[in-house]
Amino acid sequence: MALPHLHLISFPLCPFVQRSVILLKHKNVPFELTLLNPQELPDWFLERSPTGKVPLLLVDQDTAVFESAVISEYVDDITPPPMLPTAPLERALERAWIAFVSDLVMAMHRWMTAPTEEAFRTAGDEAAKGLQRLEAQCKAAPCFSGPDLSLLDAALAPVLMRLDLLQDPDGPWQPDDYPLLASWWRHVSSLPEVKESIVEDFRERLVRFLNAQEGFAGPRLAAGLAARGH
Ligand SMILES: N[C@@H](CCC(=O)N[C@@H](CS)C(=O)NCC(=O)O)C(=O)O
Repeated sequence: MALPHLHLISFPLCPFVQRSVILLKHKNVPFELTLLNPQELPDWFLERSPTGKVPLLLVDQDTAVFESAVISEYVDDITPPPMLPTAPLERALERAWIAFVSDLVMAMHRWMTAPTEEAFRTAGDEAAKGLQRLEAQCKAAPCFSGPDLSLLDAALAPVLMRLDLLQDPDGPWQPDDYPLLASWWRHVSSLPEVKESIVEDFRERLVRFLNAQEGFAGPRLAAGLAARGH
């Protein structure tokens, strides 16, 4: 069956879009990618996107699918063999943990943009709690649920990519505290679909984004990232 034309709308640093990119690359699905500047959203995007958020997937340029978890399942559905488990309970658990990781993305975002030291520590603690839960849940290898990449791996990889880049002495990601997640990340970060899921100048853009944040966290994390160089 011929695949529809898939056009993914993104912001250059969005961890939710990165899930879709990992999946599309993993499944070798051709797609078009448009990067928008979140500060200057064009009218066509605001008209098409019910939430104003990315990812937005335009299918045959006509139908707009939104919400990253839904986009992932749609892409998985149209590109057999399926990555989402077929047994109802396993499907439910995969979806539940993907939702859990979405909350972790938000805690990480609050941590990266915290205006005060107190907010930085609070968000960092929330993210650390999420990581502890995931560490306890990480029972397979080398991927999260077994030998093969899953939708959950694709959802979690963008979080670890950022936390690993932004290592901070007081931050939530201290690899020695999470041996299973650290080993998971060593494997997943070596996969081409993960390496190629970000823009070329990701690091420089991340530094610019952090420096543009007012208050405590952004400039601190940007300085650490810049100091560690390439
Ligand atoms: N629940 C959404 C969250 C997507 C999301 O928050 N995307 C951010 C960029 S990383 C966004 O578009 N933010 C713009 C806004 O909140 O207005 C999903 O999983 O797709």
